[in-house]
Amino acid sequence: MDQTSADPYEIVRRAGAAPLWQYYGSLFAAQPSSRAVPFIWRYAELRPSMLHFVDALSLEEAERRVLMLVNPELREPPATLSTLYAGLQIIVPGETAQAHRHTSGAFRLIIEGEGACTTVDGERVHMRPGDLLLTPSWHWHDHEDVGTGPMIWLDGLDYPLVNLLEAGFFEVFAERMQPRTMPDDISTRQYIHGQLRPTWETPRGLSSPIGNYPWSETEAAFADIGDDADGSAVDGVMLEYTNPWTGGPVMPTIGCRMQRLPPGFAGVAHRHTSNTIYHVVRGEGRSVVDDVVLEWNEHDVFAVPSWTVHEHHNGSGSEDAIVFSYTDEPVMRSLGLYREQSAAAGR
Ligand code: 1HN
Repeated sequence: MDQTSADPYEIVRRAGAAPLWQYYGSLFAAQPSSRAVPFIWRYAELRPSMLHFVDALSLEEAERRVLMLVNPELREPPATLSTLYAGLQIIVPGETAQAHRHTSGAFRLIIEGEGACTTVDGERVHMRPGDLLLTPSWHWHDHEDVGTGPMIWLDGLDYPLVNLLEAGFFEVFAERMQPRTMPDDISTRQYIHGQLRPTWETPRGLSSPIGNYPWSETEAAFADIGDDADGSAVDGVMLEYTNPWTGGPVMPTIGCRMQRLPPGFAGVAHRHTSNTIYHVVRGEGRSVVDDVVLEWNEHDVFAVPSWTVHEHHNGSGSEDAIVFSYTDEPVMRSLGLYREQSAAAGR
């Protein structure tokens, strides 16, 4: 081919190269702009479908009976935000869900029901509404409902991030259920009195050793604090679930929090380079995310993408709003990429 008459850009392209000067604006934007959009998934709308699939689909067929909460801008592969996933899972009495493990870290925030449990690396952990259960990276886990009614929970995973990093592994256990090798709920009982740490235990991996952070403790913490703390102007009275070995987040990729917005709370707006998914445990209110108003009710889930300006309001003048959230902030902080800005500081 006569190279002298050909388009130099075409020659460069065919050789597998690209001129950087054509890409500065898109590769090095002045500030982040998430592909994901602010969005809300309404529990009242999804719950009937959850119940429908209990009859329509067995757990042998489904492995997990889960409705994924898909961001309109992240449909293929489906994700809730660019680094985080949320889904609603249902299991009914007599059902079991196959044991497996993956390098993605996961947790469950229990929404309703009683009598189900999950076994995580040999420890059976019981579920009650409001409990936070951890399934850290590469831990075997299966589920079982030995109660009298359906159990529904929110699943949170970091698989969008892990897949982006091309570090995803998945394995199915040789049998449907793994053997139980430890006393039930032992990790919760060992670590629940947080100021007293078991001296015979040593850290295993980067995640918290606690299988279940029970709602009874979270509720007691809010009650003990009462109205005697101002909390934060942005987030109200917000508590972070911690890894007892580090005092830091429960998993290296996901931090989990519960916040109480007192009656009439009107939060100050801010933004940060971390993605956050919220789940309304109790109450009603609204969050404004880059001028999108998300009106939320009990058990709704909503997504706040990185660097969007957001503020939270309790819609009730007499009742608390209790809101759970999870975030990739630990990832951003550990990579030196965490930035936060008060909206008052300008856009
Ligand atoms: C998973 O393993 C579970 O174990 C739930 O219950 C949801 C979503 C994506 C990938 C794996 C579970 C999941 C998941």
